[in-house]
Amino acid sequence: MKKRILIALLTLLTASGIWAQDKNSFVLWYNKPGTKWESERLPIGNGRMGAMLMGAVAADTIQFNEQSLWSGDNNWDGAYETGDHGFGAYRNFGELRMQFTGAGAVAGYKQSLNLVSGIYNSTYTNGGIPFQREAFASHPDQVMVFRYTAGKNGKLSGRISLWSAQGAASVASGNLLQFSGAMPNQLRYAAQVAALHEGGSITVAGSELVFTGCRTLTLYLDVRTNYKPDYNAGWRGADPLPQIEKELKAALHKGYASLRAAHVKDFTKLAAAARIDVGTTPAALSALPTDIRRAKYAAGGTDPDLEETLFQYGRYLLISSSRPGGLPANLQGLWNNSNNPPWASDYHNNINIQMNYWLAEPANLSECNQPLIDYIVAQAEPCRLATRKAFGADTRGWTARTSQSIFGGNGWEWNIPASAWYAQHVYERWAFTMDRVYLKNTAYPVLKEICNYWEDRLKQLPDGSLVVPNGWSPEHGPREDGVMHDQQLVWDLFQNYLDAAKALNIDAGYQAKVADMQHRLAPNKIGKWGQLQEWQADRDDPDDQHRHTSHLFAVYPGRQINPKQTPELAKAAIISLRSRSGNYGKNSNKPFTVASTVGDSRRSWSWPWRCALWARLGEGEKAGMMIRGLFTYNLMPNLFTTHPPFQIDGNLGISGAIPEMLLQSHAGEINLLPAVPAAWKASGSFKGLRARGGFTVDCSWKNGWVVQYRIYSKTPQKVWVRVNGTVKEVMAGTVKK
Ligand code: FUC
Repeated sequence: MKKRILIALLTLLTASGIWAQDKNSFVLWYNKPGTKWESERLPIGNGRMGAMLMGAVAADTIQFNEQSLWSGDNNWDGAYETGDHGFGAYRNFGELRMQFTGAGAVAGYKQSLNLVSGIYNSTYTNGGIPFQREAFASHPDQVMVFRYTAGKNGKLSGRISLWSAQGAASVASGNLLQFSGAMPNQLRYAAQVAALHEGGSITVAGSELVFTGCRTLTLYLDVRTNYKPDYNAGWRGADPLPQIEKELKAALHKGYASLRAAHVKDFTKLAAAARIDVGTTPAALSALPTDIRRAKYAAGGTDPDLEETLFQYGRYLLISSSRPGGLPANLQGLWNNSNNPPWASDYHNNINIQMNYWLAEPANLSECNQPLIDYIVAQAEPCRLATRKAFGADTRGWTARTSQSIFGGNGWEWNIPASAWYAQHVYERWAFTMDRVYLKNTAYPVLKEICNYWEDRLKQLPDGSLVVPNGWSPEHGPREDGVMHDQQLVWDLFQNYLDAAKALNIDAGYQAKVADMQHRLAPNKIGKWGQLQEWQADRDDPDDQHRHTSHLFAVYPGRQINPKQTPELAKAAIISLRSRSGNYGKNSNKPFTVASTVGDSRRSWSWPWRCALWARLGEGEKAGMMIRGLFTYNLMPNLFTTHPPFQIDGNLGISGAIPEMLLQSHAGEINLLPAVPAAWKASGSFKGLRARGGFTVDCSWKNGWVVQYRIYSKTPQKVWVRVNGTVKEVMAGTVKK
């Protein structure tokens, strides 16, 4: 009974969403339409498909995607050909093009994206008449909806066309536009849009629809391919068109108001499950459009609400690009307007796809983590084949090359510890959820198989220690044995395996074997300038500002090094991180500032990684500087992060790094406020962050001091908590002051 009340209370707190709806921190808004695709348009998505909206008054384009529209085939040889065949690429699906007639003097333009309801909105007056647009991508009903409303009867007129980026011809009939076709790799695709109007009329003109004198116009769009995430089915499933027709018919039957209500309920449930409050922005500043606030922040201003927006935006983007049943978020989430996008907009496994999912569990979006787990499982079989081909027919287990497609494609260089890094995600899902069925049926077999791979591959040195042979610290330095990134990843894999096996109480013999291998792994080393070595040889350059911080994996996202249990190594990690950020070697006497991180280190994803690293090392001030660095150098007006070009890892990554500043749970305890910068200390709170062990945590503070916290658990259990400098054991579910 008590348990039920606690769960009910939690549900009430997190699902109400009321607190969030009207707060400026949860809205992006602009006083002009978005012209440039990557930096100004606004994304919506339902996990499977999405669109980029510009909100233009006269000639409006809605560019749309579906995450399985890929060229290419299975490729086992590592070639990275990104055209029609070979590795392939993630492709643009098409555009809905709207041409509105009767444009007069436009005034009061505003467009916005609500990060909690998942509704896009724009309003303006044209010739004195108010106009409104709304758009959303519905997960429950699997359609995207775009609604145009005029404040006066008869004022919406214009034409609509549907364009396929793969060359299919569109046809118009009745109130429908559609195209369908097949890619050279025989992937079938189709799109259909139904236009409904109130007042006026819709007629067909060639391949277009013409709407005349309407009061409202509502477009329902569904797009699909026949992709099936199944190697044994040749990655192909049912023809997409019947499914689209079924979904559109159901959506039209349901009607706009019900579709909208179902979407808002579904989206808000996820979006409102966690939030942070790190201060209050003065009203005059928070009243400004998002692009202006970003520019002011980048120029050195403070704007805590905008930092909260960035956190929430990462959550919004994961909800919009990663839902159960679908593919994981790729290099651009799912938003792509090119047939030849940078790096094929693929799945890069030497930081990018992992970073995309750092937020999933800590920021309370566990269900959005499912596509990554499914992807790892679905790609395992083609990866086994590719691995055997490259490493010998009797190789057990699997790993992957750096670039992966959705058809088992493995491109570019082998990233030999890739599967060990994937294994961490597989394990962490269990660590956060404590879902034993998942652990037993899904996670454990993956972990064990990857351990088998390393059991066969590790090389024994004359002193009995074990090294990963022929590795490469991404993407830096020579190929050689015992690269620290690899050593750390294999250590992490073995630890995760051991914890999983212990929890299930199985395979005692194999546990002993893995424990022995872990014990014999050549350890981390501290080099001649006090740094954590990146290689076995002490060759690190203190002035090297390479973007990757691969040898710090053990600090974050790994758990081998931390200031309390391994203080010397943590100190060395701090030196290495300062050096990568231009604050060592010839610059060691200069202050560590946002600007000292230069050149190759200013990347979409390098700031979030370093933010999380500083947080794990207990340095809140520097973690805060990394957020500022991202805002200043690698964030665009629509708050997309840029590598350059646009790469979503930075958006999703920063929303995984920020929780590390507020709550950590990787070292056997829940640590509250482990790395809060001075600017956030005065007063703040978070709600709904998740901790390993199956906990949900709320906390508020004043002057850097925790004044209240609550730890919830589905089943009552004890947990160690570090709060205001003291460690104590508390019962989760009870309210502590
Ligand atoms: C990795 C990184 C690059 C880039 C690419 C997509 O290879 O080293 O910086 O993010 O992925």
